[in-house]
Amino acid sequence: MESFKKSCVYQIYPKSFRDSNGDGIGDLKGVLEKLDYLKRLGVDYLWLTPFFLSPQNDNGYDIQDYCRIDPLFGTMEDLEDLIAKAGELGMGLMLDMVFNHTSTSHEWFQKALYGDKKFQDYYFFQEGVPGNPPTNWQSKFGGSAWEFSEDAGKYYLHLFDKTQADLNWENPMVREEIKRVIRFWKEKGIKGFRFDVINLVSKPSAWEDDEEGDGRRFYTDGPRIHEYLREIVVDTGLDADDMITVGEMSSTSIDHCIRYTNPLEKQFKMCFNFHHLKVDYKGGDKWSLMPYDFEKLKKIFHTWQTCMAEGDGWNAVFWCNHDQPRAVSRFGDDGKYRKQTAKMLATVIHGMRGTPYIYQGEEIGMTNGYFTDITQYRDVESLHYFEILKEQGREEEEIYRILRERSRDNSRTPMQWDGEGQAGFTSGTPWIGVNKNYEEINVRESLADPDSVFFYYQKLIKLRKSFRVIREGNYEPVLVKQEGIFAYKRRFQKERLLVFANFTGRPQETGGNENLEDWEILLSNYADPKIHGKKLVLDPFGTVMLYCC
Ligand code: TEU
Ligand code: CA
Repeated sequence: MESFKKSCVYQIYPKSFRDSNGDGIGDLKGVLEKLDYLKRLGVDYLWLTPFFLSPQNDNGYDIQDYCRIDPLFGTMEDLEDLIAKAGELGMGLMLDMVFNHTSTSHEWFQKALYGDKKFQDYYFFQEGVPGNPPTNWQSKFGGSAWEFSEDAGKYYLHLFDKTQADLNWENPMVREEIKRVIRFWKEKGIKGFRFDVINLVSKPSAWEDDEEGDGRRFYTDGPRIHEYLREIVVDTGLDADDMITVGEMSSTSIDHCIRYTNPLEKQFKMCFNFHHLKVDYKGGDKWSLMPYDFEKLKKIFHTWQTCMAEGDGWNAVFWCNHDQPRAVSRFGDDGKYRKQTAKMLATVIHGMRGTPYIYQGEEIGMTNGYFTDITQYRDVESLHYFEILKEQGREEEEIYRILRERSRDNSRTPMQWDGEGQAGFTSGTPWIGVNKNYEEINVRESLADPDSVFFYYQKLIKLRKSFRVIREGNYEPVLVKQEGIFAYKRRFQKERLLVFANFTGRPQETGGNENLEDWEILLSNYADPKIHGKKLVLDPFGTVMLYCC
């Protein structure tokens, strides 16, 4: 069996993880300091978000040089050290490859600006006059996706910030450059790669306005995407068994994700999709609030889990990352039932078919940052939308309410290591504020309590390694009609696994056709799960994982 199926990946946002030299910015040496902690949790891979040379307009997702380390984060030696020490502890490093776009400070773009035709072909430069962009497409961060450059006298395409210019994958030279970067890092001993918004790289052959939307339907899972990905993967040997690859797929479909990950296609080992994280977007708009739609969430998971298994595809399964608010704040209770919620959400994900991802701080139940003033925000997207929502005439109070729930900065506050000043993140002034609750929620506290969220995650990671049904079992939704309850069954040969989760703050009676007294309780977030024959009473945000063979 492929090793990634029994693995668990831990995502590190280096800037906010641990600062080793007191400049307020987390760094590679800081990660090195915490390897024993990560080993103790039991994870197999560490995915580090970009630390390459960058002007940091989008916190490193705007790359100026793919093969150099930004001095903010350390040196090449620090990275080599980290690869070696993590390797000794049995953990592989995964890098974040941002190949949809480069920073406009990248040498290629700079040459393009000053008229070098070869490099203009690396991007999408289009003739035009200011005020009349080639299409009406919108940037994901707000505003037009085209920027007019005075220097070049042309427009260029940017699906994200205007300092992130889209690369032209149609050009074989661009694809060769990308392969060179991958080979460079592979030779350094990197064990895996995450590919940023990779399903957006194949653009249509003609530029046309989108009368129905923001343009995404023209370039999402675009015309040559599968061909491109196979070429990159095969030519750089990323299809090898000991390499882990994950594609970040924006607004994708199940059929495409099956193709991206079915082994016969030789593309990726797994992919991320975000449909389950849009269930609180009113009318599909991230900036319109509504309570999350639990039934929809349930349906999305049930459908994806079932169909991916049928098509022999493989998903990365997760709640949190550096772009999402904290899951305990979003899908449960981050006050009285914070720990129960954290454990319940973890059980749902870690019992699923797929490779589970943990985002730093999730394993101690960290909550949203809940900033109250615009000066506290750092994220380019939040800062843009603060202005955009103001221009739409919304009240400041409402805008703050929206940012408090939706800002990506909610999950970018520093990792909470202990209850001392700046939560043990830095001895200086952190680049972004520490969450006010650090005295109560931190690693030191978690490690001192055998019943903590941390040790619960540790158990879940071990269970995946011990039970084939968790790794390889099929997936069957159960109790689909019961409101507030999420439940599923997994089967592998004679082994069976049942997961029940109560997404509400009140006790719920549940159960199915099985006599649960015959089953072994693998894990629960309450000391005494109440099982009587076929019936099970789940406490508020309660969960139980059962096994039978
Ligand atoms: O994010 C891709 C992406 O489309 C979103 O998750 C995005 O942050 C969200 O839609 C905004 O509402 C990836 C990275 O994870 C993100 O941090 C980068 O900003 C983005 O690509 C551009 O590289
Ligand atoms: Ca530092």
